[in-house]
Amino acid sequence: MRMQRYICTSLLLCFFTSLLQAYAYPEFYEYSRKVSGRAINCALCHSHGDGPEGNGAGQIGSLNKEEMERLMKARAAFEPNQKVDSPILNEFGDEIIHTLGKKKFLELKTHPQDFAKELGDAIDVDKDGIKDAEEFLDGTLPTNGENGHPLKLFFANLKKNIFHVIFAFLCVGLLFYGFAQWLVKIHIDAVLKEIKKE
Ligand SMILES: [Ca+2]
Repeated sequence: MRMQRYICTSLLLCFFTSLLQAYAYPEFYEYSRKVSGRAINCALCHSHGDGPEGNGAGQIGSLNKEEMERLMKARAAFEPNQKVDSPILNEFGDEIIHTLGKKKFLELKTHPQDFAKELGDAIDVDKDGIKDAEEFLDGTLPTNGENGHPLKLFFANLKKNIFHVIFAFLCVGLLFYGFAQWLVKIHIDAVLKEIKKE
C-alpha cells in the first residue's frame, strides 16, 4: 500500500513537473543578441527578467490557481487571434502568441531569422513609435518606451511632437526677428541723432 502511494505520488509529481516546465525559448533572444550586438535576455518576452523558472513574481513557482489557469490557457492558444494573458509573459510575449499563435511561434524556433517578418509591423506595445519587430532586431525592449535605438527614438519623438517643435521654432524665430528689428531701430535712431548734430 505504501509502495503504491509512493508510485502514485511520484507519477503525479512527474506530471505536474512536466506541466509546469518553464518553456523559455532562448533561440529568439539569442538571435536578437546576435544581430543587434545588444545584451538582450529573457526580459524580452517574460514578466521576470530571469525568465519563467523560479519563485519570483511572474515566475512559475509563485503562481496561484487563477494565474495557473491563465498560463494553461495561454499555452493552449495554438492558433492566432486568441486573447492571451499569461502571468509569466510580458505584454510583448502575450502579443506574440496573440498575433502568431503558439503553433507558428514554435515552428519559428528553428528559423528565428523569420520571426520579425512573421510578426509584421502592426505591433508597438510600448507605443514609442518603433515597431516591436524592429525592436526585436535592434535588441531593445518592446515593453519599455524609453528603451530603443537612439536615432529611431529621436525621429519617432520628433514625429510625435512635430507641431510643438514647429511652434517652438516659430516662437524663437519671431523672438529673434523682434530683437533684430529693435537693434535696427536703435541703430537708425543713433544715426539720425548724429545727422541732426551735424
Ligand atoms: Ca516599441
